Amino acid sequence: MPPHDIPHDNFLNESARPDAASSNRRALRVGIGGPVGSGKTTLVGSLCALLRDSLSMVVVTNDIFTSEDADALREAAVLPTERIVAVETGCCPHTAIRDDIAANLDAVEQLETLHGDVDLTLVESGGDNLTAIFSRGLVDVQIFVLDTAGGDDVPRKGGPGVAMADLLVINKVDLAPHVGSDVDRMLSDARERRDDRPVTPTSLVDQSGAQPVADWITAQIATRRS
Ligand SMILES: Nc1nc2c(ncn2[C@@H]2O[C@H](COP(=O)(O)OP(=O)(O)OP(=O)(O)O)[C@@H](O)[C@H]2O)c(=O)[nH]1
Ligand SMILES: [Mg+2]
Repeated sequence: MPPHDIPHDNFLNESARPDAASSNRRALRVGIGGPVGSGKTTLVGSLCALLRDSLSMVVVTNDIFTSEDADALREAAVLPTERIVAVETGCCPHTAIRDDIAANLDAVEQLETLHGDVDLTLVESGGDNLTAIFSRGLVDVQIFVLDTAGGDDVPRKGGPGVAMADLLVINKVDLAPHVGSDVDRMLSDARERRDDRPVTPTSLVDQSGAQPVADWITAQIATRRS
């Protein structure tokens, strides 16, 4: 296990926990979920590149048996190594973000305590199915990432991620013509299931493709602070 990764039983001393209630500067905690391969890690990397000069950021990744996503982000040097931590869930991804959040919450709190000035904490879930959603005890807001290559009927199928996530991202729009997916249909099906909650199409071939998501996060932080 790399030196900055956190085993399940490594809990913070209670006295070291930040007193969130006493500070309106607590980091915004953003969960990023969605099916396997939809582009979650790519989105995390792009968000770090776009926001790291204006915000103090840390990242927690979840993989079942490895620290693959954290390793990839460290290798890409999207943030200093010590700001990226992998949680090896050893169980279904949704269990670790919804049912038993202790390992993830521990990782988040350790990072925020260590760096002190954190504005934004990103928590990437392991890839899962349409039922996966984060506990509100772990994150403040959540983003669900679908992609055009997963089939353009997925938004119509709904589920809590599609319907309830604070932001729905429909990624890999650059691939839509090659896989026969209709992006407009995906967007309208998604909007039908989401009332007024936002949906944004992205292509993350280039980091700038994540700008609409970065803008949404910046607005969330501004709203919280005001
Ligand atoms: N063409 C294209 N490829 C993309 C885009 N976004 C991500 N990819 C590629 O899709 C693959 C999967 O991306 P990841 O970011 O690893 O996906 P993930 O959701 O983190 O995957 P898991 O963590 O394994 O569930 C990689 O090869 C990315 O380079 C995109 O917008 N367009
Ligand atoms: Mg990933």
